[in-house]
Amino acid sequence: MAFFNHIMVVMTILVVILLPTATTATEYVVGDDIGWTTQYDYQAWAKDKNFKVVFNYHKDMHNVFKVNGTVFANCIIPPPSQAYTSGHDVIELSTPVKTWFICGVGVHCSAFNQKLAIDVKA
Ligand SMILES: [Cu+2]
Repeated sequence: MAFFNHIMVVMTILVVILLPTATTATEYVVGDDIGWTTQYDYQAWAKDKNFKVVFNYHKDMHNVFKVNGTVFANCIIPPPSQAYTSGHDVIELSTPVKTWFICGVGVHCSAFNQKLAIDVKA
């Protein structure tokens, strides 16, 4: 019985770890058809792989600013000229870097938590 309890605990932990990863990660096959092997230029392979985030919103109600961590934490609204305002903004993320986004309309960031931090791992 103790054996089965142990299995259940392990399975529960695995589900907790694997589920969020499986549902949120962008998946690339390393080396494409070649796979993971010797005598292959993985730096060249990785160079053109980009992560993108897409912000969909009503452009009369929101906008998007890509900001630094301090601005993110304090919801300081940058100059309007730096805003993404299309309502469908596709923003490329470089790797590895932490990227922060906020909405710059009214108190959406400070009072309503309309902010996003993404940690892009290499
Ligand atoms: Cu907003």
